[in-house]
Amino acid sequence: MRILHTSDWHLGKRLFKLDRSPEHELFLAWLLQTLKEKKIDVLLIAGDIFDTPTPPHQSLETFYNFLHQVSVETQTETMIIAGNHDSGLLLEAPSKILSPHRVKVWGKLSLNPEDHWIKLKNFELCALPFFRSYELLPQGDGDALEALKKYLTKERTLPQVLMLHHLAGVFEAAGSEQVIGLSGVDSIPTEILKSFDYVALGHIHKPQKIGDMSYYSGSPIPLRFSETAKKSVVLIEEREGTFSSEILPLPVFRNLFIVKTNENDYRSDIDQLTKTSDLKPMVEIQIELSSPKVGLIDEIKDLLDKKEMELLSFMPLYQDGEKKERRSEKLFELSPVELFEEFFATKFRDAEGMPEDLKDDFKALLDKVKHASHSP
Ligand SMILES: [Mn+2]
Repeated sequence: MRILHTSDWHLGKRLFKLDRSPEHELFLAWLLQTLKEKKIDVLLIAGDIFDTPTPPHQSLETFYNFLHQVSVETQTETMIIAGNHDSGLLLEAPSKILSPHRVKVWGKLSLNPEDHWIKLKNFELCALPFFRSYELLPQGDGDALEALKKYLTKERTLPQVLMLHHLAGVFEAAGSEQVIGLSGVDSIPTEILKSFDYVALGHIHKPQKIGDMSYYSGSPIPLRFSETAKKSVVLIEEREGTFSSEILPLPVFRNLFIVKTNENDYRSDIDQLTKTSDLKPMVEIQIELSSPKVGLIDEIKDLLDKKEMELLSFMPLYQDGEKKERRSEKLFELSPVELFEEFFATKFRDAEGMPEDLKDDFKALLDKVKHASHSP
């Protein structure tokens, strides 16, 4: 029995002016082919199907055409949970018409944990869409982790697989994820996931293993220039009750190149880029300059054009001000107080750090927000 785990498609996503749908179409063609070739019994899509709660019509069409193709061209059962970018209600709306096509969707957390369990082939799947703490604790208080355990625990008669769109274990973010958390819990401890034979996680865009049999499959395409890690899906094979996993690397559908350069080296740095994708590579140039240079952008566009590439983002870094590494890539790792300090520093460039009383006020405010009751 074989399971394929993917997540974070973000259909409808744009990068600056670039429409990502050609990449998504190529990914879905690859995925359909893989379902056939590898004779996949169950496809798990662990949330963030769409980039926004109100996806463009074209993205909806792409998604439903794909589900239709899987239904008529394979034997695969498709299990889907909503992520924090999705509208759970939008995903669930066509449930009845999807069900004869072997497609099941969990868009919203049900008050009844049993609604999240389904028997498939010879294992049981627990599928939990992205939820907020107040959905887990409808009374408004209590221990979020204890409440979560009620959903995760079921008498074991078959192997058990979990699909979740949340933060779990210790992970490395790609930077394009939105910050989510459980009240009072930054990340679900891997301890409480240990009873599962496989844990299919969504939300983090960089593919990675966070426990023995717990994986973030990652997004199939890089959502930003800074996401340079190779993309993949996870193939899980069950033989006589024993699960094993294998990473299936994805083709690069479109190169996204970052060139960090300066006035002396940009020509040779651009020359070193090598196109490996069918779709036209897109380039971000981060260039250190002593002063603005007339005609530079046009020259860079020409250089890229000769290599069948396109300039999508141009970031001049003037040596006095912005020379240090872009902090935005690290925003995800900063605490709220550090973020506030960062904001203060950009707002008041001449100030010598943030006044202590302002910092104290911010901390007090933060505390208040953190301990506010979660009445919906
Ligand atoms: Mn995502």
